[in-house]
Amino acid sequence: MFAFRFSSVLLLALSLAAEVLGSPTTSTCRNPIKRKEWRALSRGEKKNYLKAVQCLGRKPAKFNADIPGATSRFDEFQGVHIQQTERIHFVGAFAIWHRYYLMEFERALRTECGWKAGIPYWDWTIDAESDIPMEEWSIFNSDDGFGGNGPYMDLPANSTLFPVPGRTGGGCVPDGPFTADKFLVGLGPSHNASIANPHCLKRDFSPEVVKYNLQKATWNEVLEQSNFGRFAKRLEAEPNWTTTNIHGGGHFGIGGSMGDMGDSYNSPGDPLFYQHHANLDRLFWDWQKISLPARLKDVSGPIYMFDYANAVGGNITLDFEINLGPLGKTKKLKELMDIRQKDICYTYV
Ligand SMILES: [Cu+2]
Repeated sequence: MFAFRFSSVLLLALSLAAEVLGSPTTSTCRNPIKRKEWRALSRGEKKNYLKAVQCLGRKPAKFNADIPGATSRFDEFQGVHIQQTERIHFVGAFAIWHRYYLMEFERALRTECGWKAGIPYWDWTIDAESDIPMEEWSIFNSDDGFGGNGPYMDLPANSTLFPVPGRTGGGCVPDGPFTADKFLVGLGPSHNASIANPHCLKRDFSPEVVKYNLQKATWNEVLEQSNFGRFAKRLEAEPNWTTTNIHGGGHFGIGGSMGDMGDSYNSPGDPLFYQHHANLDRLFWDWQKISLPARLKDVSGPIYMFDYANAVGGNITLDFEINLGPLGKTKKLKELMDIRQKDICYTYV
């Protein structure tokens, strides 16, 4: 009896001390969802993941009033990204909004389509630094990967599409699990989530863009930024080719000018969007881990797109609110900073 009382008093004292010190122990989750690198999955796991994505592409949309153009649950994610594109890129909240977006996509795969693990991430530095030609990278495998490049197509005359150097494709993905008979991109190229336009997934590889942008040296440069504002800005970089750009490098290296992945509004129409962004979120967490707990509280950067000089408005704070439309409730940024907390609970392995 005495021992019991003594230990409960001790436990109470310890948990009070932990709270005073701001220790995460009381709220840290015990069994985080593991997000593995694509290559670390077995062939069976890879196939199961791809099947889960196809499944989300077949599940009927639930939020027609909010995203009228969406046919499937997969489309709804694309639709929310379209609707919010101008609020979530080249702003302070970019990495945090995309963290939240991936969490909900992962939840949908797990709860609605039987996926058991976390979203696999794709460490493209491994491929970009290898001598293997891009078309042969394992992630684009037709058997247990995301399928490959579209056949080459000239840009249409008077095209206003972003001219991506070294583009080699542009047509429909011809192989793998996301060919038009198995999977359709529901929205785009319009920037209106009310316009349904089921079409084949298109890719337009640029090996040149990938090689230039997705090297470990750039990863390290982003990681070395001294505060969140600098980190966020370097992560997105300017949409031009004067600095290396790991966010844009993945989008334009795969989507080029004519592929879905290269369209800043519609890019989540390519299932590979989520592996690219999981890798960027891993980089965000790596950056946070360099100085925990300080970096769980460090946010800055503009509220408005490209407003790095705050000419239009101010900077974000921890109380700044973001939402996922019908796919997730409004959250303050401070609720999304620590991936170890109970209601987030995933880890990169
Ligand atoms: Cu985005």
